[in-house]
Amino acid sequence: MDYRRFTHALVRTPRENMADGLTTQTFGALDFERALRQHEAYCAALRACGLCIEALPGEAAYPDGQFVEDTAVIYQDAVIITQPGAVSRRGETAAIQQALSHMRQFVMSGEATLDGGDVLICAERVLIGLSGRTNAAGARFLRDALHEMDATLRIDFVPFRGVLHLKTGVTELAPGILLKAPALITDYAFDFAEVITLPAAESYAADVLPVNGRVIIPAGYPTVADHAARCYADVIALEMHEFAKMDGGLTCLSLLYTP
Ligand code: CIR
Repeated sequence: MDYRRFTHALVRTPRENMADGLTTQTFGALDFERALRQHEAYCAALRACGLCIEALPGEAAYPDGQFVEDTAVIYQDAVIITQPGAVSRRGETAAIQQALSHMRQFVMSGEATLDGGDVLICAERVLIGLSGRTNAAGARFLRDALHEMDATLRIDFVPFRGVLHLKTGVTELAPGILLKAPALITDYAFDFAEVITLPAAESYAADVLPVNGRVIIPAGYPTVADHAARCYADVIALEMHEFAKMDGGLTCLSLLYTP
């Protein structure tokens, strides 16, 4: 199974109170109408990549709910339902668990916490970031679930700081090529891949979304656009400003799967 090929994407429409979500940014007031348009463009880009979109409605109780990536990790035909690190986000998982009930499920509980944004599935291994949101028990739960599916899978834990989630700071542009933001601080070597460290001004664009032979990148980051064009004939650039105001990147807004 190709780890970057999918038929479906699960997304969640933002709610009017999206600005009440968690954020560390101070980019100014959120423009909700613009956020909705950016979300629609995101869904259109996923459709252009051949994906069928399943859009769940947002819930007012969960202003971060559109960042569905944090609520689950999908691997082959299974889904690990997480326990998000932020208490305010815990209830987001119920609707996701229901929407993915056709898949084999592992459900995290107890002391374990993990945000899907801390999980980077690469061609060669899986990295689980240990962050303010993902603790060691959460990482172990995910590792054990993945090993139940594939005992040979290499899984490394990556303690880091400087960015919210591991994928805020590093993603895999193409097999064996990582884009890394200079703000990501870790002792982990990433020596299994070519690492492209971005200029600080392009840190936000370290979070890119390759899918079905194309790549989606945030618009306005020339270095990332150049690297993407080197790897892909088809590059889709999207305006992401309103989500960036809430610490959200491209990968956060969808869960990709094949039912
Ligand atoms: C949060 O702080 O949880 C949300 N405002 C942003 C989550 C972004 N998710 C991600 O990077 N995977």
